[in-house]
Amino acid sequence: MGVMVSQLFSRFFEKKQLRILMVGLDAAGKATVLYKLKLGEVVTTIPTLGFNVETAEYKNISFTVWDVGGQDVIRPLWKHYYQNTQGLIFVVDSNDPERMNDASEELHKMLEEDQLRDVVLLVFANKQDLPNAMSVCDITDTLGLRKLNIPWFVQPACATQGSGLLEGLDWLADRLSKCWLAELAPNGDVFPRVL
Ligand code: G3D
Ligand code: MG
Repeated sequence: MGVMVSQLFSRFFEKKQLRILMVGLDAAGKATVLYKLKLGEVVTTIPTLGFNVETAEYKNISFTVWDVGGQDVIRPLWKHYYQNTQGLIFVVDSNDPERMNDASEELHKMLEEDQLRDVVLLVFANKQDLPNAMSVCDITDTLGLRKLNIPWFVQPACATQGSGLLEGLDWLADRLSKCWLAELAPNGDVFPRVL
């Protein structure tokens, strides 16, 4: 799948370094997503006590992953990873409605960060295979996504089976390419490169 992920992004990011953060509450399925994408070696680092970060690099794409939630003391340390982030993937356990409000709170706190102001947000509504999984619509409401003024999308997924993952990344790649082009041609000029 690593090759496919690379292909998704390579149509416009051949040279550009692309940084994607993937976060969510513990047990949402982030590690499962990361391993399923087969991006190569996953490196786990513990820069400071209690803050466990996983990174995987594939060509010019880097994925950085950590748990959010209930750790206000270490929150300031996350800032280190925000710089140059173009894509934010927020993974939720659809089958855990009790923690969906917590997830929402964490997401919005992160999106208040100045460095994530222009980020493109993909939500993986993970664990859709489980019988009590919340629907995409209910998750959208609970996460309060409609009031955001950044591009966002909720992709139903089952990380253990790998379903929905490439579809979600395809959306992300597409949106990022549009943002990137807009950045290059802010006055609406036609950009000479054909995608
Ligand atoms: P995290 O990295 O966000 O903390 P993990 O989450 O990837 O470690 O996943 C937590 C648990 O959820 C794991 O189970 C994992 O197998 C399971 N999981 C992840 N994605 C799915 C999914 O789509 N469907 C189902 N049914 N389970 C999923 P264990 O038992 O290893 O703790
Ligand atoms: Mg975990």
